[in-house]
Amino acid sequence: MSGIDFTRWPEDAARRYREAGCWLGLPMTDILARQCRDNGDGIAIACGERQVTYRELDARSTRLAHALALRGLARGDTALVQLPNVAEFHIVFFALLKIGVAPVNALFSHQRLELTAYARQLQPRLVIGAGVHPLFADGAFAATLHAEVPGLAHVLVLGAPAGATELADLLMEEGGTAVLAPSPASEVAFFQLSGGSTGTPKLIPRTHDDYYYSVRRSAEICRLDTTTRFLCALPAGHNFLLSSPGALGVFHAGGTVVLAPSPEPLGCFALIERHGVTMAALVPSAVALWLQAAPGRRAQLASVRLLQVGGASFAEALARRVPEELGCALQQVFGMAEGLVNYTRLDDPEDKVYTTQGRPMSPFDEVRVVDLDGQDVPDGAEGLLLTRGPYTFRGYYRAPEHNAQVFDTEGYYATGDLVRRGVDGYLTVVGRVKDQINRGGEKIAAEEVENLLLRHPRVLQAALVSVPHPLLGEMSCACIVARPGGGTAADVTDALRPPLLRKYLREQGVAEFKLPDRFRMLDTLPLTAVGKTDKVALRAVVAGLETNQA
Ligand code: J2J
Repeated sequence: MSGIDFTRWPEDAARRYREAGCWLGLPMTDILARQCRDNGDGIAIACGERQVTYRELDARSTRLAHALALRGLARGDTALVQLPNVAEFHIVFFALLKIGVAPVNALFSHQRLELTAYARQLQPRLVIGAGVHPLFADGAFAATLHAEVPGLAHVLVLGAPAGATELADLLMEEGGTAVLAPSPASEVAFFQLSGGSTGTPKLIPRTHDDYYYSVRRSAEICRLDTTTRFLCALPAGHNFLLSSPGALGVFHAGGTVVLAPSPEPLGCFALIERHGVTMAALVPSAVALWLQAAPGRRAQLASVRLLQVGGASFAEALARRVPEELGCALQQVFGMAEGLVNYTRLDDPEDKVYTTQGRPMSPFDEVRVVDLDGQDVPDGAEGLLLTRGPYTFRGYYRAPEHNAQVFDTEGYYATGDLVRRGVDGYLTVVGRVKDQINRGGEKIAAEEVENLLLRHPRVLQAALVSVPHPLLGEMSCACIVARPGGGTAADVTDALRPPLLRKYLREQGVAEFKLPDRFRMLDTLPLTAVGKTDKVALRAVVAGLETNQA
């Protein structure tokens, strides 16, 4: 057994998923083993000037797996990984799977606070970072991690500074002979990151069985094959880019993943032209930038057949422009790292593709749309989205209290999304009830930022809310009530100037995308009947202030 504890599916559900062929009892390393056998010379990854064949991806991940096994890493261990969009991301991912070490892939934008929070929860034996990230540019952060995580045995850095262990050296190491064994398919393969709505970021255990199913089903729906050339221009570890169908879907089908450092259009267009990219996955804000950049550059995009858009609400007006202005079909994807993924299908009528976020990928996905009392609402009416199914998790890692809040007794997970479901089962996302800001697809848990602001000596109360943004969809606004005393009112205001607050938050080590875009000083925060901050009212107050300013 892997030894990583997680909430399992009830036995009857597990049996059903096995009997239906959703869960194959195979580890995800099977993806690579099959390609290696059938398609060894196929290009798995294009990364800058490098091309990695399936055989090389397999060989390199095996070599690294051996090197790690030699250093004592073993099944049941966990790892914290933070790499940019480079081939090593996928090499490391498979290497860890091959020895049953379950990684969490932090976003490259994450900083000290996020990585430390993940490390505290996971207690990893291994940390892998990149020297191009400020946290791993010297040994200071690694030293603090060692202090936080007593069992941390190895920190490996790609492009290591002097004194640190170079990941590339282990990738070259020859001579491992041990038999490699992934964790059993029904056990935790790795952890996904939750977008979060609470003070501490949560981890989502994903098993081989459940994740491999979501990958196969996604690849089928998106009709991937060996001719697929997929542009990965969002963080490679994000659920969308890993599994919907993402890189794993592409590997499963024997196609090529073309890695891009960011969705910035000109760089992406050049990669598309150079590699004959057939498919890309973007968040809506990136599509807007592509639409702006496309006039006069359409020829560069000629090979693209499908653009997937997901992660945040995609305005219908923008969606309608995609085929005409980018010259490819559109697929809307509404997914979550916790599980459930919805797709519009490639043969859906146009209106459905423009106006809905698709329907669940699996016939075994169970979806309920309910009112605040938990009663099912009729089709077409707005309600809270609950779901359970063969690839939707049953509990955050070591978070029993939070789990008690978001799962009902039947194992349905409350997604926090507000949707409408049509008679045909297609979902339209209309809002959310979770306390989260979706900043162009990047999720910010309001409570996490509020807690940081509350540590500031001059802050009495803090609340983070969303405000509309023309490109990002939403941006964040921190509403602050100052702590009186300690100087004149002018002193207090001076200490709480936005640049100073941002500097303060940066010093706390939080990711840049979580820094509030706006700050508003208020005398009081509106409260609900039970005395909590009334965010609906607060959003209205902030919107009023925005309008007054405009
Ligand atoms: C509106 N809101 C959306 C959409 C996600 C595929 C695609 C996206 C994600 C993802 C993913 C949305 N329209 N099309 O994991 O596999 C919001 C919802 C949802 C939350 C999940 C995948 N697509 N959202 O975005 O875990 O609020 O996953 O609950 O990052 O993003 O965020 P995340």
